[in-house]
Amino acid sequence: MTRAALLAPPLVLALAGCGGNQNSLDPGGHGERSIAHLFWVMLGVSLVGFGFIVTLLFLGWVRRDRPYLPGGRGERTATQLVLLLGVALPIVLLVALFVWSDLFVLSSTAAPKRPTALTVRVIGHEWWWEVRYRGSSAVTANEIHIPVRTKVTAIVTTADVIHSFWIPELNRKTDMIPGRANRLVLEADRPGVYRGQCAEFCGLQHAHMSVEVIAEPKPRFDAWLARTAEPAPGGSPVFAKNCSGCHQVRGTEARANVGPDLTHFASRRTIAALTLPNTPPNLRTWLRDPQHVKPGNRMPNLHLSNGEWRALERYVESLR
Ligand code: HEC
Ligand SMILES: [Cu+2]
Repeated sequence: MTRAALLAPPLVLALAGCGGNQNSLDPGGHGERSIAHLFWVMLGVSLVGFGFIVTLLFLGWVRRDRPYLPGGRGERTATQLVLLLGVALPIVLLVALFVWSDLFVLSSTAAPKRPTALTVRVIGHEWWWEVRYRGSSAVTANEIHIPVRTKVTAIVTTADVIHSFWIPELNRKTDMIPGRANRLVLEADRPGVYRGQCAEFCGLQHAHMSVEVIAEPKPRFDAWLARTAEPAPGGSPVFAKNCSGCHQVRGTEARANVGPDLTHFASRRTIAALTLPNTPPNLRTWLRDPQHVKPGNRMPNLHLSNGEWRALERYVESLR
């Protein structure tokens, strides 16, 4: 463990990723902690093995001028050494690591058998995430709110191609496969924002398919869920004409599911799966030219008039 500790700083830097806090070696919950623990033990054991083999090679080099004695005592010892360290020890070690990772680590990262207090469905789309809560009409996109220190079952699937759901500080990767529902547990020890990323190449904007898990104290989460379940106060004719073919605003005639549900868009933190922070100038940029911000994404440039854009900006910003 001490050698592993020496290696920790450069490794952490190398593995931390480049999209903010996505450090799988800085676990924020039980599942990821057991994965990180397994990683450090595997690294420690392989370092000891590696060090031992390098020492043997070095000794061989030091003694390179000794005459070779076929059939002598040295050869029998060497054979026994190879059988013990090259065959028996690896079998014992690999079986032990297999049992540990398969029986213990996998079960601590899987969704509990019994239903948890909260179940959230996450549906992958090219290139954003749809988020739904069981027993609530709340629908959102690209951010998953959960109560802190609570086991939440996440059921993940996809609306199109294969994606992979990965919140590095909370749990392992889970593939999102057409026609299948995979399950895992989401649990965060501390309130905070845990960034995640699609981990299976899924097309042009795969790199801009990010997601955030926002862990909050239970009362704040409950208030968020109740607010998000509410319909919008009203519709807008410009929106109905130009946007309702793809988006839903609950409580209005816009009911499509090609793009994210916008009922409470203005209270989200980001635009287009964490591509831009959600500010009025960024919203303006996004609406007027989504293909410039995120080339190839499924929202076209609609070429409306200035007056129509201004009406839409005002309307979308009112969707709190
Ligand atoms: C052809 C379908 C389509 C049409 C028409 C369309 N959108 Fe979109 N919209 C999308 C898709 C798909 C996304 C998700 C893009 C991404 O993140 O990859 C999106 C994203 C958005 C977002 C960001 C949502 C978020 O949570 O990140 C806003 C806001 C938005 N659209 C508003 C509008 C408005 C206003 C109109 C009408 C002028 C409109 N859209 C028309 C498909 C469409
Ligand atoms: Cu993806």
